Amino acid sequence: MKHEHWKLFLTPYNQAVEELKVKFRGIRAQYELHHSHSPIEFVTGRVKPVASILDKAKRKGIPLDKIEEGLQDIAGIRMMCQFVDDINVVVEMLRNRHDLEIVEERDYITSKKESGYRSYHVVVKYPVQTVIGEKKLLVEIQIRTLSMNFWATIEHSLNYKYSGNIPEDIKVRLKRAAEAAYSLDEEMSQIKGEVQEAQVIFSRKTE
Ligand code: 0O2
Repeated sequence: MKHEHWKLFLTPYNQAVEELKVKFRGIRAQYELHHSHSPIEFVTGRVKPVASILDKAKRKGIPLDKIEEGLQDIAGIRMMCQFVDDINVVVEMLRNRHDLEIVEERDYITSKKESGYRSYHVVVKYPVQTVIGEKKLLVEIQIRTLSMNFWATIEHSLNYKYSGNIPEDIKVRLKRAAEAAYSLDEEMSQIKGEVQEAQVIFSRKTE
């Protein structure tokens, strides 16, 4: 595919990512207005770079004319939460929305990946209005705590550095770090009430 073709193909994915970022950031803003704890701490989004699309399609044996259905994360949104419980609130919120349709849910929190990776993935179909009509696209939404995100970000960079072959001793350390991140989430959940009260007081003071 030529550069212009990729650009044309990826434009609606960009649109989907931009729209969803606005929508989910808006939810956080509403919670702030109501001085209540937001289950969403921050939202990021990206369209997968062409080189990564090509790599993943090759790795998974998906022909290029089938990537629309075969690659579920060409458009990706990440929602970071303070507490593990917030993840359930966000997932429930997604299930109740009428502007998207859930296709699949993958719970890597109850069953973490071999690497130590934890996150909740929801694959949705999201309609984008294009000049040639409506196009429903797959978007992968990853929901995770700040601590899960910290771990995943570090592990992702190491994977990049070692081209997917992280040395065994570092893998062991990463697994230990994943356990530590898990303990941090557990501890924070236990003092959740205290933390939330402090945050509400703080948000009133800064008005
Ligand atoms: P990027 O750079 O984040 O876009 P597969 O890739 O075959 O494992 P699949 O079928 O695409 O999996 O589904 P999955 O596992 O639900 O989603 C893959 C995405 O989840 C990855 O995208 C990562 O964003 C994240 N992820 C999954 N496993 C790990 C892990 O062990 N470590 C980290 N850091 N992230 C993980 P990409 O395409 O790998 O990359």
